[in-house]
Amino acid sequence: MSASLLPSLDGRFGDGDTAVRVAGESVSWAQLARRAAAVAQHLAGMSAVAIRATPTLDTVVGVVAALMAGVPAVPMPADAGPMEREHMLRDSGATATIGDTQWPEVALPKISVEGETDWSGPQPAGDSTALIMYTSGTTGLPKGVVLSRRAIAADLDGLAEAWQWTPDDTLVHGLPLFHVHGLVLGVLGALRVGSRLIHTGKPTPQAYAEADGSMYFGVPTVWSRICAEPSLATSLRGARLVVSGSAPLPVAVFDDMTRLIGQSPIERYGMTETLITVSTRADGERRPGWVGVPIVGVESRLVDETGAVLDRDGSTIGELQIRGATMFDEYLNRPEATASSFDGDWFRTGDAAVIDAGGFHRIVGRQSVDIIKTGGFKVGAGEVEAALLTHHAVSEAAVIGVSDPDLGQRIVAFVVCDGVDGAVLIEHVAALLSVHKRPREVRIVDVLPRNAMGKVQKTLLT
Ligand code: MLC
Ligand code: AMP
Repeated sequence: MSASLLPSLDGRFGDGDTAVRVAGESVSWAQLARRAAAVAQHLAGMSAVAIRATPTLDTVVGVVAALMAGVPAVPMPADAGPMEREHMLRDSGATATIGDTQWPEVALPKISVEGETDWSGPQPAGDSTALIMYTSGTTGLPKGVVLSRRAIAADLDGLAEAWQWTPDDTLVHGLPLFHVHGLVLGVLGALRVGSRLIHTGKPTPQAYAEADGSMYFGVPTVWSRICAEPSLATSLRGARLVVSGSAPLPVAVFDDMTRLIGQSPIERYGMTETLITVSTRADGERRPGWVGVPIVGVESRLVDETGAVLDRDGSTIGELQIRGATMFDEYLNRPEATASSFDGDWFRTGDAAVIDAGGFHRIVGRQSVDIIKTGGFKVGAGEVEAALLTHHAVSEAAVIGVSDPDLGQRIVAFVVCDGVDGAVLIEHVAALLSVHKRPREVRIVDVLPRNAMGKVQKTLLT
């Protein structure tokens, strides 16, 4: 099926006994291909299929089936609440669902993951859509990022080159299967390279310590939790590479990893829209606080507010812009948002960065206070504020990210409300959206600080 995208499933690397293990359930590549084929035969011709992306082998089978059938897969957070899933299902145009979807309001047909066959359809074109992945913006509902097979292939090949990732590797991680990190790198990467994959179900220190892999992926929160248990961290000493991404890795965690695991981590930077574009290399320097150089096929530049290109002197801060083979096609149904996110063929990342004379990148921060990174998840303040405002007792809400030693940032909501407890509002958001989008703290205030235009001044919220 996927001569180009997932060669392990075409038998390129043999049958691969127990090649893929997810939460304790193992299959060979041949079995995975046959299981996916049994699902794919029911998908052919659909406009898109939504997959409730639990950390299970069924999710992997569902995504592979969609790729096999050439149908865009829409991976949805397993715990997405009604507000989030209604939007994703409607916006994506999904005509069926896969997975354990006990979603009362959803009338779409369910495709069950069962059986094995040798079905195969025509090879999908390289520029066809592989995935529609939802990502939060500063305001409004999450946008569907349309990713082609070609962009995914280019990204995985660039990373394989940078990390010397080969069929001799065993990749271990337990990251969610509804984002680029866990799904594109963490599943499709292994299936493209032909390395073994152990998905631990959850990214717990214990599970990582027991897995015996050669490459480990984690977000900074995962790495800091592993380092907090030194006896488990030292179990990773046999690894070839330990890789951190999705959020800034604190220098103290970089140093703890170096000391306990016996090697400095690879840091890599990316976005759902651009995929992973910048990384330190297996054969190169690893510098705490810096994320390395562009992978093959990617270019970067820094610009100021006027669009002028800035020097690469290691200290001048500008907006990081990216172009190249790994780029998404568009935000689904959002032509204005797509157009405004590009300057020509350069994608505006919204991240502030510096680049040194050797081409090394350091991410300094986000340009918008309304984008929060919590535990490696991107959360738009506007989406959480909108969820809070659906509670009848809430009249005003402002959400910010506050620095947090475990999560990087934690979501804090400031609300003007009448007769309701903060804990109730936290549960309210957790029930409407994904659980990770809930505020960790609610501060009830009499008024929100506003400027003369009536806009909330978030920098004054403490
Ligand atoms: C808590 N729980 C609740 C709840 N509060 N359940 C229902 N209602 C509530 N109000 C439950 C949760 O479901 C979960 O259950 C448990 O409590 C713990 O939840 P948590 O406290 O929210 O999780 P936490 O421990 O904080 O998670 C940390 C983490 C997670 C690191 C494991 O943040 C994570 O998986 N991060 C990875 C994010 C990621 O992959 N990002 C990549 C984006 S792509 P249970 O049973 O589930 O434990 C990208 C591009 C790139 O950025 O560069 O990679
Ligand atoms: P997402 O939209 O979930 O893909 O998140 C992308 C954002 O995560 C980027 O715009 C960055 O702000 C952040 N990010 C990803 N990797 C790193 C990293 N290694 N260091 C700092 N920030 C990162």
